[in-house]
Amino acid sequence: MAAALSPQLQAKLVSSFGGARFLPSNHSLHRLFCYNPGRKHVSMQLSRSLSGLTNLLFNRRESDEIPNRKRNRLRPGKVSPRRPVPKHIPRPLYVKSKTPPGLISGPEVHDDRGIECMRASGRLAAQVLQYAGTLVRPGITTDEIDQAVHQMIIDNGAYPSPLGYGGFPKSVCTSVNECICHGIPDSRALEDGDIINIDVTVYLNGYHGDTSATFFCGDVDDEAKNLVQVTKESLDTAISICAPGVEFKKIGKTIQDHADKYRYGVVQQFVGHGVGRVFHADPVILHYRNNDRGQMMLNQTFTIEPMLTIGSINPVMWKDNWTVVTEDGSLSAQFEHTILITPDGAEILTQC
Ligand SMILES: [Co+2]
Repeated sequence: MAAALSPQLQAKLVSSFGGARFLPSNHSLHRLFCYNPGRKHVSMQLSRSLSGLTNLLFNRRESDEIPNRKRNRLRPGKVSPRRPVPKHIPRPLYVKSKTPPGLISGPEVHDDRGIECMRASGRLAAQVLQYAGTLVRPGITTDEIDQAVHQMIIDNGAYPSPLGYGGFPKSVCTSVNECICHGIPDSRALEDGDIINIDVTVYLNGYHGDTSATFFCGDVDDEAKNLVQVTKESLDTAISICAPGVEFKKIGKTIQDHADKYRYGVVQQFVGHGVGRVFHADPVILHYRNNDRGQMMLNQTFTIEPMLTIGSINPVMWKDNWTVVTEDGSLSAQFEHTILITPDGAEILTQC
């Protein structure tokens, strides 16, 4: 599950593009969670004015883009009542708290026991995601996918991390077609030709494992298939450059270099994050070209979760305060892994 990059922090980060000012050495996640759609336009414009060539490319692509008329825009469906979790399953602290999550939290660096716990939660998240993917077919509702995911997670003694996170009402995020991320499972049935990102996070033995993938529903056209393929490649390539001492900004460069080859956009407002005992911890992982500071540490765990778009990278948030779609209705795809920095590279924890 992606963390939201607030306009305030966005502006701070943008100031680093020109090289004239340094970022605070530890700009933590505490401001990431109050996404304010009313101010996004200003921050995105600021960002664009400072990103030169990228700006030109994005604008040209947007004005040239012909709206896809083969499918209808995504609309909200009905959200079913919250599903119960058995009492014996431990909850993350944020579930009972009335205050929104996203307080200051340092990097997740683990000892041997912590690494084993991260492997276990990562493996379970991957198994649940794989199972959820097998359910994708025309006619199934995203609520039915939520039900299946919820059941499998609690059957394994884990808590579905999104449930109750900042008020999120369901156990998984299902983001269809132009939905960039944080789609709420509802009564909408999947249609032939849809793409759907399913984002699973489990809380097992005190540790979160976070992963997502984009699946094809029925017969998907080549344009969508290519976007999904390139998005997956961008994640795989980014993981391949990770190792102790590597700068985090190399992740953004690697992903954006790959997306640029295909003239796809990289969403900036939602970011990867440290993950472990805390769902969304430091550091912020930017998926676009940036000059952010910080290096990967041995035994550190975090997510990389690029969101690539065919058209606009600008997000619009629905009234539910969660669902984020592209402003022009063009397709968006996402993949996510939780990784562990090892002595000679990175281990993908969310695979089975
Ligand atoms: Co995530």
